[in-house]
Amino acid sequence: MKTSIPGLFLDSGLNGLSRFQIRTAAAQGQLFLHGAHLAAWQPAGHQPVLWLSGSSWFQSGRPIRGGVPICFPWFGPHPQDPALPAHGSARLQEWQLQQTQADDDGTLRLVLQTVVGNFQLRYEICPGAELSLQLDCQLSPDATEPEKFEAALHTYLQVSDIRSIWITGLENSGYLNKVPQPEWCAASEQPIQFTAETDRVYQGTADTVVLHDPGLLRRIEISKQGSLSTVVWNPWIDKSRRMPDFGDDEWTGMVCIETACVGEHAVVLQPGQSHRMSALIRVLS
Ligand code: TA6
Repeated sequence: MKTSIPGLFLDSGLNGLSRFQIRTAAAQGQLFLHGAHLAAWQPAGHQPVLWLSGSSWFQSGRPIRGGVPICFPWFGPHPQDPALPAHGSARLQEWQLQQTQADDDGTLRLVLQTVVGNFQLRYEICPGAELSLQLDCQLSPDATEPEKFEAALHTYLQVSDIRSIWITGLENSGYLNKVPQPEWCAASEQPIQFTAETDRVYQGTADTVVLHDPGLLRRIEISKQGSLSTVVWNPWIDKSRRMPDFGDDEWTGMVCIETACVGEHAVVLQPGQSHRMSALIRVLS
């Protein structure tokens, strides 16, 4: 498999982590094999769309803070064993680059794969003028019984100031509000605005979400397939200070809008069965 095609090349890496630079007429970006982690994406003519902490770790065994972490096969803390890594192991293991292709319009098509337990994961990333992410999960045909998983594309988006942006598309969905303590909330019927730590799991929604950012003179649209959960998160001041891989003042410049299958919308597969979850991220003026 060719690892260097027009617009994609392996650089010297970081702390021993293999890193690809993406440089095409359509976009720039960075991809680590560690966690199949897309750490940067900037379409031509726009500001960076993905946010990356200046304090992020880049070490095996630790997650990268920003870009698009892949949460699998559970979301958040492990339901039984707190010693297991939050958001599962997929974002901590080295994936294999299986396929690289450059389309005529400068869009790359990168396919990575890994195995987590009895699941085979295939992740297709197409970083161009738009960003397409597609996660296929297959339960091994050799599995002896159905298995359940949670998954999320935990997308960190760069914003001008969290206090001046708003999010539409989730007004009609109920959500699990996780702060200050877990509480189910009915649909707000209002756009989401941010005035404090916000950690919400919207459930039963396949809707497209739009992040409105007048400070950057743009909107960012996230549409999805195969996902009925959307997570919205900003740590605000105190939680930012408690995270060693998150700058104390970085909370103003980011928001997570996560394409997910979690909680009541976790996925159960029969042996040999597959599930596809995908997101399409577009910058609109
Ligand atoms: O998606 C929101 C969330 O579950 C928050 O509760 C917060 O923990 C965030 O993920 C980051 O998790 P991480 O394990 O990457 O620090």
